[in-house]
Amino acid sequence: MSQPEVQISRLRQEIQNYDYHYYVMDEPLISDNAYDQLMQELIHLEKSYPELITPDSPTQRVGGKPLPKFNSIQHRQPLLSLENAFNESDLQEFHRRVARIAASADYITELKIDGVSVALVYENGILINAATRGDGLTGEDITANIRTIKKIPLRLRQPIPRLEVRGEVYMPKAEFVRLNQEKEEKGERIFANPRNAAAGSLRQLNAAITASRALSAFIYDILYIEDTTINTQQEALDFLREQGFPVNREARFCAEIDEILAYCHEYNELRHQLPYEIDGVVIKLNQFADRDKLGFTAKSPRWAIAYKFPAEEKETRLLDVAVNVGRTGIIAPTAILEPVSLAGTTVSRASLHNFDLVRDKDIRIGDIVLMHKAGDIIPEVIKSIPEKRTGNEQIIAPPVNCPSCNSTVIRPDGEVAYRCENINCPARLKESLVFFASRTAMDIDGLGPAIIDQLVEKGLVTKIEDLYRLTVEQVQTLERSGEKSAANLIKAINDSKKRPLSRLITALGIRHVGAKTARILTAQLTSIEDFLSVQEDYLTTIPEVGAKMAESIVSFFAQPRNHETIDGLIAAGVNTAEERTVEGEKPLTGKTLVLTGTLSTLTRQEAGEKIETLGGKVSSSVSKKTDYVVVGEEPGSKYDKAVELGITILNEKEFLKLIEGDELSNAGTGTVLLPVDTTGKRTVPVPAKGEE
Ligand code: 0OX
Repeated sequence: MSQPEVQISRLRQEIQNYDYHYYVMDEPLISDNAYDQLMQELIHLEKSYPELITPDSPTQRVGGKPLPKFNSIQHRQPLLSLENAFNESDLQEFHRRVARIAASADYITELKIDGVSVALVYENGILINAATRGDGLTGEDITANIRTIKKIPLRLRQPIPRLEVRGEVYMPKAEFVRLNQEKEEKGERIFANPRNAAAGSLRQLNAAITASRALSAFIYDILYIEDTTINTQQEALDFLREQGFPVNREARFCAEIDEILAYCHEYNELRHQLPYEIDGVVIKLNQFADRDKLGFTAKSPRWAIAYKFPAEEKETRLLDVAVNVGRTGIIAPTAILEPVSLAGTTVSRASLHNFDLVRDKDIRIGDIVLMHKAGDIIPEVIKSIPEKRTGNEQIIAPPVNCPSCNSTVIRPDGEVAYRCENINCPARLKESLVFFASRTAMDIDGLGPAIIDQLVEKGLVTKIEDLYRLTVEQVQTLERSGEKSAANLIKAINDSKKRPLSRLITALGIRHVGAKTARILTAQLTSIEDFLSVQEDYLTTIPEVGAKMAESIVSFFAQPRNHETIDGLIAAGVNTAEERTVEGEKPLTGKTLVLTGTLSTLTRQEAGEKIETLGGKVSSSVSKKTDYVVVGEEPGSKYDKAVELGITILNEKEFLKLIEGDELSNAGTGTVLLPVDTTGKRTVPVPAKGEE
């Protein structure tokens, strides 16, 4: 193999190993930053040697061109469906049937993930095909979409000649909430539940859309394997995990029917605490030899059954509908309900999302409505119950005027939302201020909705920048605000002036720009002036910034009203520049370090984070460009390579001195070869005063 081939192959192996520990074992070995750097290194190398790109490379997760349509794929093995059980007696009955035939009626119980069933095919350890279940015999080819799911390995840990597996692709509850929030902000139709959201995200002809949704997966079945004997479901799950598949950790061995019933009860309670939605439990006979004896009915195996949790739906009365104006002007109806206990909490409000939905569901004030929780989290009105009407119910119509500022409400083409377009609307201002002061944004302690309401209503704040002109005397005039609390609030507002630029960018509430994106942006655009002049072309060169985000940023900074806000904030003394790392200011700026072996006082992750905090970069491989190789217990071949290339080698003690800010010349007894700087002199980095 050529040098780049070796380097690329090593990097891929290393990334694959980190992925395995992160996604399968739930034990990250390195920091996100260190991982990103490895990925960037690989992307960079593959750019220089495109002929070396292979489909199993971790860089190849975002597909190419959108497809014209999905092809069908015939499954080699049919993907069976499950018979359902709805109560204990159905389960008892299932067990009796099994026990009559099986030699050992013991089971594996698994959570029934509420997602989309898929089949994956690997050849020589490489993912070659992925299909939806379809009708069980033929599905749709969704290979490009499946490749974007980071939890699904593109390459197995062993080059198994042929392996076909089955699993469930799902959308985590949190992602479902995020996605629907995003859709609502854009005035788009929302998904009814995480399963629909997962299905909708998988069935995208443009895999880039799938990639933008954080889908996940659990694999639970081997459909086909060559030359490997697997005798039980337990062995199958262990084997799948060893090969790098995400396998759910809640599966349990149950030898008795009582244990099965207990498992079902337990997870019916626990399900609200899981980060993904489940709709029941799958009970599977453990021994494959016994499965063969039981066989199948026309559609489903006789050796497995799905216990479906009772639906969590409750009736209550719709007392009123509040009409809320959001930060972006969207006017949304909220149901005010007679409190009802549902899926673990008491529910008294629920978003009705938009007025089309209210009309389509014929929901009226005073109605008895059926409630559930979408994605197990979001309280939602399923339907009204017209049979229970008294005749006094009131039809809910979309507002013609904004309930806050009275300006005419518009409904943009293609949107389901009604909007108030008045940027000075007090309701919009209040929401913007709440967001501006929130913890992830400017983090102004004590500035919550109650105070903001009063500030806006009294006319003390008419635009965001007014916050910084408030006085203690003014705040003191507010209800429940004494001299001390007023002084504290003014201090908190003043303190917020010093926040880093990334927080200010978050606080401005630019569409598609959350806290993480703001940090990515301010690593490149280090002053507000940079933002005011930035072009879309430049923004899209930043990893993680897509076309939509770029457009939204440029359009935000093009609006005169936003210029006024920024000018006002600058005039008030709010920090508008990211602290720049001056070259050489931090002790490890510009330095590349490689870690090998085990350190006794720090994990790899901690060591990596320290290096990055001090401005350095962690690399996975030793080259002439490496400045230091840090050697722990039982170092690998990186140590030999460092010696061969004459790179500075640090033992743990020396490394600690370096990161703790002592000069290396005071380091311990190990041999220290000093790195050569550009002038040819051997030097050591001297930490700046006051640095960590
Ligand atoms: C799930 C799930 C679905 C394989 C043998 C019969 C049905 N939704 O989580 N299906 C199966 O098993 C298949 N197991 C599961 N855990």
